[in-house]
Amino acid sequence: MPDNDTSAVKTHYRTCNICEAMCGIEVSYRGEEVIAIKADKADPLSRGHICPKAVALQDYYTDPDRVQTPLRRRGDGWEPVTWEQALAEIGERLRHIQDVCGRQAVATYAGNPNAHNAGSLIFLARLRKGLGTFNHYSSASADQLPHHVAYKHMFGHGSLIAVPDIDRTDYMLIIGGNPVVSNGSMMTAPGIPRRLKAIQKRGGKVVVVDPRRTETADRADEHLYIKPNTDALLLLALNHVLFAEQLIETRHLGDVLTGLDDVRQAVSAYSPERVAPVTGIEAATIRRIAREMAAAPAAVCYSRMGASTQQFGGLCQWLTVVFNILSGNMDREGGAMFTTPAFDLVGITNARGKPNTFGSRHSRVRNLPYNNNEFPIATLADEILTGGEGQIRGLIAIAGNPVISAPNGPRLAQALEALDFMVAVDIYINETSRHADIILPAASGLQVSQYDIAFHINAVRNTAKYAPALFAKRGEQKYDWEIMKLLNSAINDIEDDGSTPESVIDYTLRHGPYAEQGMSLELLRGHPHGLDLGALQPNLKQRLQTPDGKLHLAPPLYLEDLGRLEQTLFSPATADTYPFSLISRRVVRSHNSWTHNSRRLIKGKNQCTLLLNPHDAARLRLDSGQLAQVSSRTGVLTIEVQVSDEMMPGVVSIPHGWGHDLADTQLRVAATRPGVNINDLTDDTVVDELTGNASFSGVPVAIKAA
Ligand SMILES: Nc1nc2c(c(=O)[nH]1)N[C@H]1C(S)=C(S)[C@@H](COP(=O)(O)OP(=O)(O)OC[C@H]3O[C@@H](n4cnc5c(=O)[nH]c(N)nc54)[C@H](O)[C@@H]3O)O[C@H]1N2
Ligand SMILES: Nc1nc2c(c(=O)[nH]1)N[C@H]1C(S)=C(S)[C@@H](COP(=O)(O)OP(=O)(O)OC[C@H]3O[C@@H](n4cnc5c(=O)[nH]c(N)nc54)[C@H](O)[C@@H]3O)O[C@H]1N2
Ligand code: SF4
Ligand SMILES: [Mo]
Repeated sequence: MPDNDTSAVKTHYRTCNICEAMCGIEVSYRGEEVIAIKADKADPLSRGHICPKAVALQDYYTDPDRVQTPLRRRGDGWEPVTWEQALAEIGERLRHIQDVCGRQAVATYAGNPNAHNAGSLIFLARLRKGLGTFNHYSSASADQLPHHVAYKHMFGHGSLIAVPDIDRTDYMLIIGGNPVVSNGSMMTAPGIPRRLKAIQKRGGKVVVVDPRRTETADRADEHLYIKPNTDALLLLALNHVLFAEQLIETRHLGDVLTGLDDVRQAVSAYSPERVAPVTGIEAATIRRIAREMAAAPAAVCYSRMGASTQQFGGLCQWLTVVFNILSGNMDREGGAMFTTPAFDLVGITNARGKPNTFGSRHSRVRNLPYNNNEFPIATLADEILTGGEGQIRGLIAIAGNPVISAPNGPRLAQALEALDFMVAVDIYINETSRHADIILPAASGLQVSQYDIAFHINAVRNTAKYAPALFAKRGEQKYDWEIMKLLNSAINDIEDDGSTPESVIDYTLRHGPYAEQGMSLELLRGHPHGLDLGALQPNLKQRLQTPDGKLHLAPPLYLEDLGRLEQTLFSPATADTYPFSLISRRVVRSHNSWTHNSRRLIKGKNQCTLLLNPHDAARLRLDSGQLAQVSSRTGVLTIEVQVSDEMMPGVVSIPHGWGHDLADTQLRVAATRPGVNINDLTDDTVVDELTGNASFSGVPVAIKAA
């Protein structure tokens, strides 16, 4: 609990909760004032790494634009109301919708910050269950859903995440990820530049496949341009070469592996020569990369956002796992490995013997598959705007900004406006929460206790760390988990059982993999820098959760999806109207859509620019600093051009997460550098049909001078 002695300078240790890197930070503070935020050199995972965003944690704490009381929409403005009034109205309105239209008429959307908040992760599931609706959505389907679907089908659990053992590998093939800027995702490894350099120092090699020569590519030994959306073909060909040249090495997996012949047959049609013209990577290069992967003492293929948020994200993530397995690198030091987290989500949600629930339902309007109790975000607007039985009429949006983050954001904004009732649990009045009838104010960041339930699962080393809240809540703010409980009681009449994040974490730690070593919250409280639990160990055979105890190399749904790939990629539509291909990027001093109200992060030159190859720029008669108009099937926007030979010809890049207009929000700092929303241009009707994941890569666009 925050203490009351306000005169002395004190030090507090915690983990930065902004991105997945889990950097340890040291906060010196006096009373309620932050004096400095620095890297915690004694954190066993981050060992002294932080990025500029950590320092901004203090800005979100003091930000006068933060919501501090429950707010009710009134005409064009907002009026503060008490928690009692807000909860009474929410309970009445949402219960009424459910009484009249059925329980599924109320939906939830959960955004990315929930994954960084233990209380939210624990109590969100209870709220969703209490609502009795199956209509749940989250940012996962604009992100890593294809990973989870692959892991579920191959290993038996969506959270059995195969993590690149970056610190012991000799060869790292990075496809569609830019971890030097993103600080890693589905791979918690703070200090990526140092870790990549270490691979090179021990004689290893880093190869990056990306339509843009990224900050990661700049540090790599080799960079290969690839045409957006074609990575599945590259991965098919890489696996093809392993079979063709008899480079398969799976002996250490023994009889756990099934489906080898099916995969052999599936990839046989994809020779490097056949995929080269579509991917833009030469056949000889593809062969060489496959040989290098197989020959390296330890190697790993890591494919991320760029290879997930595309039309064949499902195939890409499946084929990445296959490539790691066939090249002899699954569950091996320096390859792709599994963590043993102290809070073991896989253990407590034991899937062994249970049927695979992927696709247990399909969405009403577009027939997209259900996974992990969620439908894909790309179809939320359809489910709100399409009448008939099962239509969504009420929404609870928690820590999410889908107007900015979902494909075709403007259509989703239109849908939110059409709802009968919406609640937002947020820290700001922003592009999404402004559509709510009631906004509930959440405490956040330095005000919240911290245990990373999610990201220890993806970490390149087993560690555990807990920090109490540093500062108190402000005004009428409450913790997200408290709000979830209050909603559960107001809407669903579910009484508070007295549990807290701490009680659940402590119980789970005491019953987890380190129980015998005395793991508990108390133990972690005594180790404020975190506890080192050691390097990853081969453990797949113990961790596998498939009903038959096998590792499934060739789940049928992937083999079937190859037909769609054939039809789409080998006979592409002509590109006359929209000749350019749009992709997204991330920038160091921005995290998704919500960090821009910190002046220190948005000052300096414009970060939200259109990257354009010099030849394309010359043809369009555009130069750096000029404005371009970019249009797609769904929308049009105007953006500053930045000419850069980083870009593959014909491909352009816009950062995601921007587009703040003060007329729409109360983000006064962000509105001074608003940027544009790339998702005005992305298409909600184009998804990875296998998983339902949003497709942001390779959006056809036209460009002209504005
Ligand atoms: N075109 C394109 N679109 C993308 C991406 C891309 O690369 N390209 N990336 C996708 C990815 S990977 C993701 S994860 C999604 C993100 O999608 P979202 O999660 O929908 O978007 P965020 O910008 O993370 O919004 C977080 C929201 O939570 C609020 N918030 C912040 N902290 C807290 C807190 O502690 N409590 C509460 N209650 N609220 C809080 C913020 O004010 C903000 O409204 O975007 C996706 N969209
Ligand atoms: N600074 C910063 N860090 C962040 C975030 C942030 O907003 N800002 N967001 C966090 C979140 S929520 C996530 S999920 C992670 C994501 O972390 P990453 O997965 O590393 O995501 P990006 O940095 O967007 O990198 C995706 C890369 O894919 C490339 N790409 C696009 N399309 C294609 C394609 O078709 N094929 C290939 N091969 N490449 C393609 C892009 O050029 C880009 O370099 O980052 C997290 N960290
Ligand atoms: S890399 Fe991520 S976790 Fe580390 S300091 Fe930056 S934002 Fe925080
Ligand atoms: Mo994400």
